[in-house]
Amino acid sequence: MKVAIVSDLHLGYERFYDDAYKQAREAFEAISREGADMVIIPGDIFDKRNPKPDVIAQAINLFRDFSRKQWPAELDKFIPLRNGKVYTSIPVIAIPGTHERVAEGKENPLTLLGLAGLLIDASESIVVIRKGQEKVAVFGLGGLSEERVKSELSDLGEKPVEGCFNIFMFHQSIYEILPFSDNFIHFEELPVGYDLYVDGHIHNRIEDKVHGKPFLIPGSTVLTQLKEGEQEPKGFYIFDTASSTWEFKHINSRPYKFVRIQLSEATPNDVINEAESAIEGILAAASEKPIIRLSISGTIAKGFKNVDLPLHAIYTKYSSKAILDIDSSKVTDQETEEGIEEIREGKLEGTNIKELGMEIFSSKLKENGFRADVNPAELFNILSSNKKEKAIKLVTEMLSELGEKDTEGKGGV
Ligand SMILES: [Mn+2]
Repeated sequence: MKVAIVSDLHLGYERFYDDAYKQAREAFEAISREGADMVIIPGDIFDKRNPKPDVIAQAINLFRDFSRKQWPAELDKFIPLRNGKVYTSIPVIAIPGTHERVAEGKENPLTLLGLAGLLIDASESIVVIRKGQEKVAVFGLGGLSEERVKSELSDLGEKPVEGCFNIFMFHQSIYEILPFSDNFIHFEELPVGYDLYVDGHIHNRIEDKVHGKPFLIPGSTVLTQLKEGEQEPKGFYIFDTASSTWEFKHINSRPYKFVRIQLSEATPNDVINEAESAIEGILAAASEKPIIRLSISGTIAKGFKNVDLPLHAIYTKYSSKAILDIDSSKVTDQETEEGIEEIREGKLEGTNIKELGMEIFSSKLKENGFRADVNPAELFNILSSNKKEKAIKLVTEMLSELGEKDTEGKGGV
């Protein structure tokens, strides 16, 4: 069977609201043209768990057209592992992503589309689709907090279905792709026995292998994060289960360019020139109004501060020709740098920070009536040094000394 894989439509995403709908529609029309037998959507159809009626209307318009189409394949069997229910036999299968996640037992917007019979909500269920003698089984795991993935999978006890091409569909971070947290599931921890692994959540396209089988992330159909890796055109996969081969199909998506500008002792004029030449170059090649992100870093000339960068003038000049996003947070100016350096060296209005600390420390000791047989300056030095054992020994001694005083005061109880 030809399985279309499209993800992260983010309908209702405010920044690129029209693009989200338009590009989702492009994808759906292209999927129909490609003659797909079935469609799977691994999460984030909606950008928010509580979309406005206008956004729900967009989704209904998209999926109603899809649901009335004559599909070559249809539902054969629905196996809920929790409380899943099915209200249609059309082979359009989705799970909620992290953006649609709601408290357990509550309805999310994706569930609504399932209840309306516009798609099959495959959350914690196995959906078997049949076309003639061919069968494809899709297990769906709705997006959930990363630390719960492993226990949820072992609770559900999902298994591939015999005699089917088995797809494992989920919506999570993967440690090998985003190595930021030990909570993220590793490739090797995903259940074995599936013929294809499909993930949503990550907005750029990724192709890898899990247990020797293909692992695909189609990425989002609309730009959201403005990361450098999102410059490729958006699209969806058509996966052929007979040959286990796939193709990525582009959709007409708004062009996006990420440009790094490195400054060195630049004046505000230099910044304008650099930015404008980068923008003009992109505009010359763009067929429609592009999204351009300028990531500016480096240093600006003495006498100017970061706030003097003429960003507003650049935004205004190109407002009708491009959607600009200028990040100048990595630009440093000499004055600010010198300020930070002074603090580092401990020069604060002529006072050395260490001395200042020592003064506060000594006066607090005096205030609290500390009379141990040790010089406050020596104590401060030991406590702020790396001599851990010496510090522990000293503090223990002093505490016992204080304890004795305390006991005396309370009458020896
Ligand atoms: Mn997403």
